[in-house]
Amino acid sequence: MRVALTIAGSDSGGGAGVQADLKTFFRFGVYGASALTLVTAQNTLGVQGVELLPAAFVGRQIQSVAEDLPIHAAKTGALGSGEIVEAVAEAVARHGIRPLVVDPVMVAKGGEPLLAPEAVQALRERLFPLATLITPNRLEAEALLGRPIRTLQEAEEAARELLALGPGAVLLKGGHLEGEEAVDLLATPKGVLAFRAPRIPTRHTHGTGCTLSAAIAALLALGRPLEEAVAEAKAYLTRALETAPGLGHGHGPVNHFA
Ligand code: PXL
Repeated sequence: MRVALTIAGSDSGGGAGVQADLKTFFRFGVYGASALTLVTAQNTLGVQGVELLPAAFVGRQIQSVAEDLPIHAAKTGALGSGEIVEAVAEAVARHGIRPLVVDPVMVAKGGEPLLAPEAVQALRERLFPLATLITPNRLEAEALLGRPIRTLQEAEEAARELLALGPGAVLLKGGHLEGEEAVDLLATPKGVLAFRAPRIPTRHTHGTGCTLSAAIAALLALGRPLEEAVAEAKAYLTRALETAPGLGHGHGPVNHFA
């Protein structure tokens, strides 16, 4: 059995974070382990509270998993603070955990912060160089580069610039860009590839980023090449959005069973 590890926050509502990751790993037939970074009190209407775990204890969880289980791939989600970013980078490096997908989560759907602003630099300097793939959305890429991204052309330049920060590849997600299609750009040292999918008109988009990065991590754990993993994960997310169960009174979850 293949094993994937998620290093991320808990969403009590079950649509995002560690809960989305574990459901997605299960969907791909991959055994899921988890190291929690923070815990949210949350539902589809928003985040009512956030508590960070001590950074050393985040590292301790990763160590416990790594000393016992074969980790075939890992992903990171919400990391909360610069200290947690440091602890995660340290543990990932020490235990040689890879491939590693880094989803640079910064805010929850309603805008509540899930990463301290001063932790963005730690993410760039400490974690990105260890990443096989980083998966920023447009807003995260703007925060990482400190400038707006408005057009596909600017997105392509941004993807190349993020690649220069040291990750093996960059998936710049187009869900937040204008246009009828959701165009994701995959930048690797070989060049930039565009992945196009129809934009699904739905308000049930809670946890889409977590679900996509978890699906990519699961497929990498199964040994798929990166480009194939990205294409298959994106097709899964499109189906998961199309068949969202409509749970809750706000931005509901996607269908992780898709
Ligand atoms: O989708 C980003 C995200 C990641 N992790 C946790 C979250 C969210 C969004 O709400 O709650 C714990």
